[in-house]
Amino acid sequence: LNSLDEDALKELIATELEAVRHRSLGLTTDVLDGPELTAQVSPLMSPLVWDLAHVGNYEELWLLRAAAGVEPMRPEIDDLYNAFEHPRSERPRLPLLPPDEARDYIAAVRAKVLDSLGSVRLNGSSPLTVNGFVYGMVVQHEHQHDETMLATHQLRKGAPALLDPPGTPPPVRDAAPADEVFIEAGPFEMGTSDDPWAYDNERPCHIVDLPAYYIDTEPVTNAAYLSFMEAGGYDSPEWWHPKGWEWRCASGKRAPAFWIREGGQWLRRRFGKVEPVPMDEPVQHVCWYEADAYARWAGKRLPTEAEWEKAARWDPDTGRSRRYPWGDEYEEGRANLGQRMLHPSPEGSFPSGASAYGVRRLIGDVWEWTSTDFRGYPGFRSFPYKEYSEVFFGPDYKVLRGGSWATHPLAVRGTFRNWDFPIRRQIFTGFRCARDAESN
Ligand code: AVJ
Ligand code: FE
Repeated sequence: LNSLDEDALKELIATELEAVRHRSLGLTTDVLDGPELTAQVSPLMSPLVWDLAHVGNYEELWLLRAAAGVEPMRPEIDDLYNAFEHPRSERPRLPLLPPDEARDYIAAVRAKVLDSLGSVRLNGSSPLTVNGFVYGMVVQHEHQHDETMLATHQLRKGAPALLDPPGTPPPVRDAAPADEVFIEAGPFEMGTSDDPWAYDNERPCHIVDLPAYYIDTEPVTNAAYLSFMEAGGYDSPEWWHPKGWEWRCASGKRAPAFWIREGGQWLRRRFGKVEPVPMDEPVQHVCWYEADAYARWAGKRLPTEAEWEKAARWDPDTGRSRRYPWGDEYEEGRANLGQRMLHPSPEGSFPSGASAYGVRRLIGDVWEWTSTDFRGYPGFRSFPYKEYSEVFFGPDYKVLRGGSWATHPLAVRGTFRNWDFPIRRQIFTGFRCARDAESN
């Protein structure tokens, strides 16, 4: 992106805006009827029609009003689509734009954005538009909502919507068994100061010095997680964080979300279909407390966020951090991203996505819980607004890394930070384990 000239960057922005909209419509008005778009399937989620109009309203605020100085189109609806005004559980009762109007509104915003793009300067000195930053922010925002909308689809009880996967990559698998690798003590570069579309919470690049540790080469599989269950993991408070045990008792949960016990077998519901749990795929839909309990049972612990990032990005031979585990450029076929497979890949897949240390599937497949609370890096400065990251800093949220099979390649990289409450399970989340080196 740094190296693109103004016209090439504008062309890329127009292409990516178009691509993400295709996905958003493919998750909403193209595949579901009005009542399904306005229904709320869970108090944790917005009605799909809220997400749809919200991405358009966000685009109007940032790309029309802020970047291009265009007059507001529908200022009276701003409040409805401001995520801070109305919690998700209340959104179905708001006077939302009906599906047809929402689709027309976001299309009208988009037409004006493409019109105004010609007169906005992307290689000037405005930090909002330099290298197309605010356009990248809006594209990533819509991709993030597309992943959220897919989680809403997963929670729906009815017939699955047609998801139109763009294609399934060939299943390349490597026979090398899952293991752990040793990461030597020493400093590495965490975060970024020069990635043009990175969020404020990924900045700035800073040096972090870590003691030696071991980290798993693969995410924890369904088979491994089932061993924890069969060993009485859900009935043994000694493995659980005190708040985790409280959650376990209050919720009555005894298996990952969407697992069903039937005829002595574990099945899972995926987009309305029930199928046997695929034992060699990473476990997903577990909360932080379940991941934390599993790790303790296994004699390990969750990695810190810094341990995750060093294993993913640091190249000890060159003494610098990479943008992705495999290098600085995104390459198709090195990770399970982009809602192509519609599920995580089995263990051993994507060996070409390994990091310098030989750690695999850090990017894609499942978001990975880390032990770290979401906070700003040293030197953090909120940009361009506090409500993206800063208002969530503190002990309430845990950091998730690496993206899932449902994450678009533009919305994840080695520095990307996601966060959620430690009880959340509807997101496409699993984990891997680590341990101190001296504990052997
Ligand atoms: C970064 C995924 C936690 O969905 O709450 C969407 C992304 N921010 N709209 C969220 C986001 C504003 C955010 N997460
Ligand atoms: Fe949003």
